[in-house]
Amino acid sequence: KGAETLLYPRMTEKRQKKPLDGVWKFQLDPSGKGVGERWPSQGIPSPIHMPVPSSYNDITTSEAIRDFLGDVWYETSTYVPSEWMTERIILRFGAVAHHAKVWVNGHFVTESHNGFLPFEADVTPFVNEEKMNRIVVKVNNELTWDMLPPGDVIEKVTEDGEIKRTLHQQHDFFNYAGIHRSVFLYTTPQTFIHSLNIGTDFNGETGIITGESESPPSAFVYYSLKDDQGEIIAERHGATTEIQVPEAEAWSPDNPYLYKLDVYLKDGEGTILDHYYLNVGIRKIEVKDEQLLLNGSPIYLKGFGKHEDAVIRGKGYDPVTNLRDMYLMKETGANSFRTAHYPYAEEVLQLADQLGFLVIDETSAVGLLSQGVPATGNLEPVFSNGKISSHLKEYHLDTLQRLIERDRNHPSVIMWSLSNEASTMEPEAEVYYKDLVELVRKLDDRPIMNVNLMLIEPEKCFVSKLVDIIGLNVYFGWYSTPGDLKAGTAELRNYLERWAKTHDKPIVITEYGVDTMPGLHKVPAVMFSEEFQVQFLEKYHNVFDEFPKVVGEQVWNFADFMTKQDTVRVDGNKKGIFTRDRQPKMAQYTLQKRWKSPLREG
Ligand code: GCB
Repeated sequence: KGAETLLYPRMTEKRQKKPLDGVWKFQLDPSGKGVGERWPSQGIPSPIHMPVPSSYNDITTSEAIRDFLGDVWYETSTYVPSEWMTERIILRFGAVAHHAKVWVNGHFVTESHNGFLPFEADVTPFVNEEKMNRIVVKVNNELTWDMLPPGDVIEKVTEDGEIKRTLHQQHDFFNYAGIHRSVFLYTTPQTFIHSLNIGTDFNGETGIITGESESPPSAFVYYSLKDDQGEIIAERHGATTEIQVPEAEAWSPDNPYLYKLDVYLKDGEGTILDHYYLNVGIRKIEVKDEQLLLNGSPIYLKGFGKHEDAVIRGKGYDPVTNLRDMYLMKETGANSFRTAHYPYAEEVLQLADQLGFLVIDETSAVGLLSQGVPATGNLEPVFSNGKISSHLKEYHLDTLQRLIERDRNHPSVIMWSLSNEASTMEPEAEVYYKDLVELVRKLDDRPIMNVNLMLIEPEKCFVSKLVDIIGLNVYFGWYSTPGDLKAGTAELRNYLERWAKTHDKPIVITEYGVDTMPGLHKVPAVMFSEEFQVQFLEKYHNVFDEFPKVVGEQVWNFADFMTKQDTVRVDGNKKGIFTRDRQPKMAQYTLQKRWKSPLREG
């Protein structure tokens, strides 16, 4: 793995960082000629302007760009400060969907095949002092069954003899592509902190922080813990450490108290070589007696399944939308969200730490089944017929490992979600998931969840027994018995009864919701009206309240989001409690009333 680290780039007196976000050059390459024509070293020949970070799909007025499938190219250039020349210079991408190859001054430096996780390259040998440095990125948005999320590119010969390639995807959200997250050039000293693994626990009122740092053996690690006013609480030497904090402030959604941990590397003389820091929230999360416990007390999750999705910028990271989302969630009384259906930008988790949200952190394993959304119909096997290959499993394991290494230091992250709606009724799924679970247990002690499609029968699920907490996506009265909420809630009750009977584990309702056109009013309520969304939620809530094992409810979805064009979607998925431009539908008040009053607490 070389020197790649998953520590988020930070500026300290020993580290510099320069964002490369802004307007880059951009060009489609439908025939894949860029490498042959030496675009990496010569630059891209006929570029247009494209913002970074953003999806490229919705920026221009061109249908060809929106629906493009294949290679596109990005380019930017920058000077590098002279003072940096003695340091390690790293080029880091927060995420590029889905495949990326990167060149610096014509030298190939790295590639990535994971659209939702960061990657970086040590570019020290390739940068020029006193001359502009050209950075060129080739991005490809095709999906295969060797990656996550899986998909197929289907080729058809059209009437005029041309080959038309279309994407067959397993999930409903639009396959946005591009440089989706911030790009940084940053430095570390030659001797540097490679990784940090911070754990927290409580022993009575005493908070316990454990630290593990990976760094060169020649250097000494030194930790300094401060309270939120910057007062030093404890100092420790040694790469592995334990700090006890008497009468510690416990981190929670109501009190997202963050300590600050400075980590230093020193040489034998005590000279500081490197400095990095982290926010630390002391909190304990456990699954016990069929309940989810935060700091020793049962917690009920109230919140949403989300997406990284917004008007015009698609899946591009955007602090404006993100903060708006968090304020809206707080106002609605939410204490949690799930990063459906892929790892979100690290900046989102940093905000969740600061504002106090409990995060179900999900991999990009969405759609490991033969049939896409809507979530009904006959499922053909995928685990048993070889569709899911050993490559895909390797990819899944690698994603999980890197997700955990990236996110384990966030107090907001309370559990790992292995996948969303996989074919877990196939016996072959059991071995596959056993290996995933084993890996997570080796790396981290947070609870593990897997999220089930409503077609999965509790008695016939091969995976739920392996995990700590069961996620259920339920749409009775919508995808089944459409429009009939009486029948729908009866089906829901029956379904939950069966789950409660077969598994002695807590259940989180990870999805429930209905498509709703804002402003459409109907009495009596019908599907797609605002009244129907309100009634659906109220009826579902009454059923949830009958089940002590239900420890959380997360509505699908926080906001309307874009999908591929489809007969069951009107300009996207309209199950949002908020519109795509983040204004409330009527149902927001229903949720606010319920979530802001005491709910199964105490
Ligand atoms: C699901 C999927 C989610 C879809 C949703 C729907 O079960 O997990 O990605 O958007 O249903 O609205 O159909």
